[in-house]
Amino acid sequence: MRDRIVAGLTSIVGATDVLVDSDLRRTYETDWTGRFSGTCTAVVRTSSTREVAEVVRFCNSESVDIIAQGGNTGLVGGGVPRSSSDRPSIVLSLCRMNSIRDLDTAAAQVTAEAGTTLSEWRDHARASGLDTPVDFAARDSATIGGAIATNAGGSRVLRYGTMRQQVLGIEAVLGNGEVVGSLSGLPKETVGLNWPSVLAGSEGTAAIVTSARLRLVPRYDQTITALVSVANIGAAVELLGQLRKSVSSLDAVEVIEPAAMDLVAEHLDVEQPVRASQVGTYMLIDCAGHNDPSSELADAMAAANGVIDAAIATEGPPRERLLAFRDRITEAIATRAQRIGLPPLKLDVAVPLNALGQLLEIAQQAADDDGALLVPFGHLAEGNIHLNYLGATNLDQVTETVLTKVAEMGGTISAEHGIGIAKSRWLHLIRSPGDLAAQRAVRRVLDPNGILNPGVLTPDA
Ligand code: 2HG
Ligand code: ZN
Repeated sequence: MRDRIVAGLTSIVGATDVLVDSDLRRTYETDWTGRFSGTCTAVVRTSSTREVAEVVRFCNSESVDIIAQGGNTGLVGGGVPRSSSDRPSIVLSLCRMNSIRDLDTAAAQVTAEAGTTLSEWRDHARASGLDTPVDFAARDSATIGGAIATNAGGSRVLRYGTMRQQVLGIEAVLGNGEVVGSLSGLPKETVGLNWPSVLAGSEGTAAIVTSARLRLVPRYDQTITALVSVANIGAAVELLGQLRKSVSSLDAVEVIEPAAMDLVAEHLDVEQPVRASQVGTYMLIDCAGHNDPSSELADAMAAANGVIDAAIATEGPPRERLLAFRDRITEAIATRAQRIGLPPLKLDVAVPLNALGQLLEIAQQAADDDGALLVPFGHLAEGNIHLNYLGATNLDQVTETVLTKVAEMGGTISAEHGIGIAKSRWLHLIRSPGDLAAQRAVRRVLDPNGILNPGVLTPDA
């Protein structure tokens, strides 16, 4: 069976792009955090949509599961093989498919293949005086296909929305090998189901995204970043309100809780740039405009209560130094996790802004009960907090406690990382049985034999 699968795949993509050796497969079989891993028959690296379609048709006829993978930066186990699977599976790596074409400045659009990294997308846009609306710390490895599959968000969501809002056209391969979608990118078109909407957030189930027509945004050369300490999370939310009201250049408003600030400062071996006494929390505010945003930012900060201290930088290395306090938290957590010898438990959740304080208290209680260190940070503007637990041992208990409360608060159990296999057991907290049945039915139509990322997203009936 194994030989037959390998021979079939080799006849489609060639021997050098079918990796069967366990040493070569390893980095594709374990996720970035080291929490999720499994074994696959082979890693298959495709270089065109035609090859993807042929691979899918072959796997469909042989009942081989397909785990599509981009940069393998996912955090919920959705992009690596399942250890529990009893069917043969392949990892379909789209990283070879990274060409970018047809940039149209008048339409502010570009077409990128699924394996294009967020950095490549951004560099390409910037070379034409434009910019990309989605950005996050994993930009050098994370790919367009993965970002669409998880409906990734990142820091610019308050200005431009999530990945879903950036996809004007899509090309994807269904579970039977059929190629669907269009890359014309017409902003106005009403001709039935909209594939970008169907597939954004579908996590490699239902179809494999091969290319997308993506929105671009203006490139602003006047930037300002502020790292601000405030008295408590309520003061942070109040300042967010001021910023939204009066700062037209607002790009990102992030939150860094003291435990995250301490960890990243230690990791980077630098002093914290703002006064820390009595600090409740920290905010990272990023503005970008065609005109200098300094005075509108200063006015908004002066109008808010509870601001303790601020460090401000306009561009170059001083600004990079401030941004690093937010960008490098995940890396700081990974380093500490490695030292402890336990992967971090990552709960990406969002709640209404007025529930943030309560969420942090409950999350802290769950950490204390388990003897774990809680490191919270995230995207304040969307009420999206990344609750990272270091040294946690009762993972299910912590997850159950936090996600149940999040659901009771009217929040979501996944804001931007997806459900993967990490959270599918808890999807019922925020989706009704009828809703889940409908989602399963849609999946069955698009992927009749259930070969695309089984076990991910919707739990089995
Ligand atoms: C971020 O906002 C990413 O930096 C990663 O979503 C979050 O490591 C995490 O928990
Ligand atoms: Zn995030």
